[in-house]
Amino acid sequence: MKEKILRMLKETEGYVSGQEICELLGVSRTAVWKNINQLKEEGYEIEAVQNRGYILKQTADSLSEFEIKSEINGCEWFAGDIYFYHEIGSTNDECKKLAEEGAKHGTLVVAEKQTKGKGRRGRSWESPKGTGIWMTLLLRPDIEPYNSSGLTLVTAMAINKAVQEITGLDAKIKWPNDIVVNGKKVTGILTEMSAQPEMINYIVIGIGINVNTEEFPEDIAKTASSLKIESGKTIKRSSIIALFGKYFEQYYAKYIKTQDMSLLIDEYNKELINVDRQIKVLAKENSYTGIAKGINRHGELIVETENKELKNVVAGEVSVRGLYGYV
Ligand code: BT5
Repeated sequence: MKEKILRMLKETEGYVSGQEICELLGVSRTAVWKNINQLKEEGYEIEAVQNRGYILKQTADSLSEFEIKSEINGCEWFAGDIYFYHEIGSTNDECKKLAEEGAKHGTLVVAEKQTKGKGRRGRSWESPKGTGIWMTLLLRPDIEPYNSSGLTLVTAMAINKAVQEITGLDAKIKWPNDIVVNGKKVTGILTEMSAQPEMINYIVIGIGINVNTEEFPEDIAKTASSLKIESGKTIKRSSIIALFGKYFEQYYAKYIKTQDMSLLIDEYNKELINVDRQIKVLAKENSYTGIAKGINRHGELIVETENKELKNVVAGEVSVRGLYGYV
């Protein structure tokens, strides 16, 4: 009921009378009053004026299962189940555990703080309390395991679009797993899979978005930023999660149709910061520089080397000259 009352308050510009809430939800005045008080305790500033009703003054950037649910609109399966934690080691690890126990496609694990946030290849991810989105989405796609690598790219597209729309910032995708704003990393994605040779058991997509972070530890201060630092505004995390979910479902449906990026390639390349820029590919044996041309339908980055040879980069590190201040 709390969720429904919150939704009514959010959707109404002026006051909502207690009577209206009672009638619509079929509950007593006392029940409404109790729920309003609970909302206030969670940080929502709700004003009650005699003979007029209730008004939501300011929506707090509080995260909870029901705050996320109250923002989600028009999603079919995204966040069908939400597991919310105030503190956890890593949402990816927790999501894998839930997947092993049978959690369903679309399950979302969200934490206010991670104590062992993970990046790729054993690196760590700074996940301080209350300022970012640290979440993992569970997928059970019925596709061949080797066709799954593009899902990281699909995720980047959905985050990029949600961030652009909500903040107005010129966010861009850095292949394969970063979102950057003004040359700094605001998001990282970590995809992990459990599969058999012919079949995917599950995929977890971990997403870290620096939303209202105001400062970073010294070692990443030059390369990392947040949506608040770049836009000057406090951004509501639940809105980003909800809009991400909406776009993710749309892009995911297109991806699953062809099991590759065919239907998304043009839009992806428009949002890719690497295009026509000099990049360095840090491969295991040898590193080389070249000009990035965009992705192919498998999600590989096409790179034109100095002797005009075209190479498809599958995985590995790619740094863009000038970005993050290195190469
Ligand atoms: C990534 O790795 O960018 C993937 C990050 C995924 C984090 C999410 S949060 C929810 C879920 N649960 C997890 O445990 N993880 C996922 P990579 O490309 O390897 O980048 C890691 C590097 O980025 C680090 O070595 C730092 O240099 C830098 N870094 C660490 N924390 C950062 C932050 N909050 N913002 C920007 N850069 C950061």
